[in-house]
Amino acid sequence: MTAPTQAGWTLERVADELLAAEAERRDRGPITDEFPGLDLASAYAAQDLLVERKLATGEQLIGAKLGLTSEAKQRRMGIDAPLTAWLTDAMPIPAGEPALLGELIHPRVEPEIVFVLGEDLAGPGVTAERALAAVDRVYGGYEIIDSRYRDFKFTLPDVVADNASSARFGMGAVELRPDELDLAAEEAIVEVDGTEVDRATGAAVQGHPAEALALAANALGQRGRSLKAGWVVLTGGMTDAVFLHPGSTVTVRFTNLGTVSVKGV
Ligand code: 0L1
Ligand code: MG
Repeated sequence: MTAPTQAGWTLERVADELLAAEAERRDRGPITDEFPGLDLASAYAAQDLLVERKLATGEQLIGAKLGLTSEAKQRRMGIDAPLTAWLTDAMPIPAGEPALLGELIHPRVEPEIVFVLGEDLAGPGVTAERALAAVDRVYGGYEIIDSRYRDFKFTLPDVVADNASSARFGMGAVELRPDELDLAAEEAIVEVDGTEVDRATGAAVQGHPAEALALAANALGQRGRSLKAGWVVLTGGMTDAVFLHPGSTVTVRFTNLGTVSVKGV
């Protein structure tokens, strides 16, 4: 167990407070306002605890995600470092199914290039080339992020502890091998109710989504963790995220990876 820290804060309490906010669909202020001792290393330990608690309720670990990999996202958040987090089987939305807004706080949608791994990938020392060789299939997808912090206002340790705002994600029906497309040039056009609101290419994700995958493998390797064959990896939002309002549909049109849509109901 983690030793008690500032004003009764422990890493267990950080995980429990964020899980309660998620379960009760309520936002809260940044934990670092109350617990300035929450640094990046302890935030990742809290993130691991939070996910262990989800797994203890029967959820399965199915992959990992990167967050804040694009300049657009980093600029909006005022944070200049990417981060990693975990995906569980409670998060995927099957194709054509809506997002149930009653289960979420203030969801936002962002386009993602999604990998499914054919082999384990363990850092350190993973290059983008090695990372891409471990990818079995590529999909166009979206992520619904839903920070447990009010107005998406947080520091890097806050958002790391919050499993990088993870909530839901979806993948399109088109699947390609990584050598069947140019991932840096692959474009995603984001529409809300048929009107384009943003667009970006895969180059927005750390220069190339494979660089993001290598970054994840190396960052997890530093923490003694690795990516597993069969896992899904969300490589990071290509554009900034747009709010998903009741009755509204967000559609992402990829150049080669098809079209994915999600409606908020
Ligand atoms: O997937 C993401 O880029 C989310 C990272 C966390 C920051 C946010 O909530 O926008
Ligand atoms: Mg994302």
